Amino acid sequence: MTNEASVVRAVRHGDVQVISISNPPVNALGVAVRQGLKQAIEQAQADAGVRAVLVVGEGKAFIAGADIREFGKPPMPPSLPEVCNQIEASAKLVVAAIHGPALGGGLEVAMSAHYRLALPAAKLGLPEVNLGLLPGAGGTQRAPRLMGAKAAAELMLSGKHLSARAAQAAGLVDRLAEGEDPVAAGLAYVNELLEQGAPLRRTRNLAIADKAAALAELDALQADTAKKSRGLFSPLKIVECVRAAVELPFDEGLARERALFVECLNSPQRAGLVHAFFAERETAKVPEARGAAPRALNRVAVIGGGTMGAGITVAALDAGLPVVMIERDAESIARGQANVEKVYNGLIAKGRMTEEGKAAILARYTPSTSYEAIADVDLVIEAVFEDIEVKKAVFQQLDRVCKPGAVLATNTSYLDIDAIAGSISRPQDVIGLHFFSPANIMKLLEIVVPARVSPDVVVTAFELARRMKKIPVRAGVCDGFIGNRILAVYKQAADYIMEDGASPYEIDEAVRGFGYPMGPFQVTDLAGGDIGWATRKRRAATRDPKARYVEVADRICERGWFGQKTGRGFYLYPQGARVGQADPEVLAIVDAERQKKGIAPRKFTAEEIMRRYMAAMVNEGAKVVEEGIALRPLDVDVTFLSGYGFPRFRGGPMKYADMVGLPAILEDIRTFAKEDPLFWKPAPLLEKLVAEGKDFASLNQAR
Ligand code: T1G
Repeated sequence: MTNEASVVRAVRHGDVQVISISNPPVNALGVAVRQGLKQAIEQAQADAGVRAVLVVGEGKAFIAGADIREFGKPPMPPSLPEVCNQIEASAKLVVAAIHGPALGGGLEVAMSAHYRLALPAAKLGLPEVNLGLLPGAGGTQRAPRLMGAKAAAELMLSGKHLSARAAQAAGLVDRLAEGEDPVAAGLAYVNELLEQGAPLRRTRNLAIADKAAALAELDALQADTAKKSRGLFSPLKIVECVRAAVELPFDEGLARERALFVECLNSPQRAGLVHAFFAERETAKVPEARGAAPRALNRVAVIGGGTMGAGITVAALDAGLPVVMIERDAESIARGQANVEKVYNGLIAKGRMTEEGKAAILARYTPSTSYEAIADVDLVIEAVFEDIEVKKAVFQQLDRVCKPGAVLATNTSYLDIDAIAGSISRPQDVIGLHFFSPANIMKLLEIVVPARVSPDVVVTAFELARRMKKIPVRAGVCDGFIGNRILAVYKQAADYIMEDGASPYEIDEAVRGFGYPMGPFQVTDLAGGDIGWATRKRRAATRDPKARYVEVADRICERGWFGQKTGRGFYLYPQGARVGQADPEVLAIVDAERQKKGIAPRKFTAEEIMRRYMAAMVNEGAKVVEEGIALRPLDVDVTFLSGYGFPRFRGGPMKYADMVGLPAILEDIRTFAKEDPLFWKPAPLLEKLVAEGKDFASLNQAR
């Protein structure tokens, strides 16, 4: 436990007391920091030699906010609102000098100061909404008084970080300064204010102009938020708090904020979102990182210029890397180059890039049809046709041409990476990098670790993910790795529910009601039903003949109804509509398949649909953890949060299961097993955890 003396230091510079927070890594406002701040402010009041106080952060951040790890634990005094009120009430001038992130509670501390200075690298924001919360230390009352009600509400609802200049324009910052030293810049500003006899400008006393207009804007914002926040709890509470800032005296508004903050703190959405925040930062902590450093990563190559190859090329270019793209002939490489340029032309069309910006990026792009062009690259990503022989042929070329130590990665989404590695002379350099389409947009990157790979190759893959701003998850080798393997199972559960009585449209509606943007049949139509069809045909030879198999999707694909790209799939897309319509012919196919099997359809409620859907997902997730395909349950959570549209406020399938209770999940599986003991076979790990009274979280400590 850190003590307040070590995390908050007070040093006199002339008649200015500099209070600096030193609580690595981001100066979170844990209890020791709050205690230290309180004491330092009190001491400054009592010290006749002190005329003013300057608050700064040490390290890279000003203050990144409340200590998120404290949520859900018993509150420890002093509370952050108390500390902020104390700063604001100071009888001596208080200035905050911001040189890095001032987020959430960090910005609340700064807003309770009398003046604020920002250096170029400052970032100011109130992103509590991303954690299912709202600014709970006066931010919803002070920000409107500094920047206006609507702008303040929008800042809180978006969770955006403002640059120093944007923050000044918004009214959050009074003075910009150059450099990186908040003490020097802050002291100069404090002394200037003292010389001017600047008043103690307490934010609580600032008026909100034109309350009627502000309330009208908030009405509109509330209606818009109700539509957009899709079941989220805290956004509407934020609007309510800002309304209180307009309508109520400060202290009453503060009380309202506190009450609504506690409601958010106690909501399951906060638990899910906080879990997601930390889980995404845990996935990079893998065993291989303990003893290995990344290899050089200065030049990369991508083999293949199709959708995936071009997307991966753009991801690498956007990460600042020089990229050589290899295709088999002039026509193919021209197509590959066009695929890359299309992405940047799209950004230019949207006004998000200039021609010069595109040219600067493409200066690092080298198209080629000769493998000799990649002799000196540090890492190669193969993204050619999903056929093991085609991939082995590419790896033969890589083995022949690439320098010793080059990392050789395959983007395969299901082929056996151990087999690919074993086909060349350097299996220790081979790894799987499973990108998700579009590869330059989707955050998830499954880093698939074959049996013989060197640890430093794994660490290099995680370094590449960091450079690309991807969310990496370590996966073991199996068919579908983590995501697609589990997807195949809960998709099967959805097919069973459909054949047993629910329509695909009812199932999609239930899944959307759970918080997904789309249901599984909509996703199939979007991705293209022919992809799943090819997978089913590939697996047909090895499929367990005793396993229940639903043929509805095959009937649909046999008609060439592959989804949006063919104008119909499970849904109809008249005139290329983006939103599909129910198709009576699909319902007729479903009925015909039921009759073939003598199934009398029964009704399913949305709740029943989701209990089966989630039980299947969680059960397979438990098997994936048990087999070591995923290191921990949190790796399964992050896979589904960042690659499969799982609703973030639920924290991921395994977090969701913990919140429902594993006994209830197991009970469901055992009930469903009476209908189909083969499909609904409880994962031994799930049975073990329930028997021991534990949850998945107990397995999340890094292995
Ligand atoms: N509390 C505890 N730990 C935190 C933290 C926080 N607020 N922010 C970051 N960390 C840890 C993080 O888990 C990681 O740990 C390390 O710091 C580096 O983080 C009352 C209630 C500041 C932009 O939401 O956005 O204030 O993995 O990898 O990429 O109104 O961290 O090293 O062990 O993200 O340089 C509001 C959250 C809180 C900001 C830096 N504040 N943090 O990004 O590093 S709620 C936030 C960030 C609140 C009040 C309310 C980012 C960052 P480890 P990192 P980064």
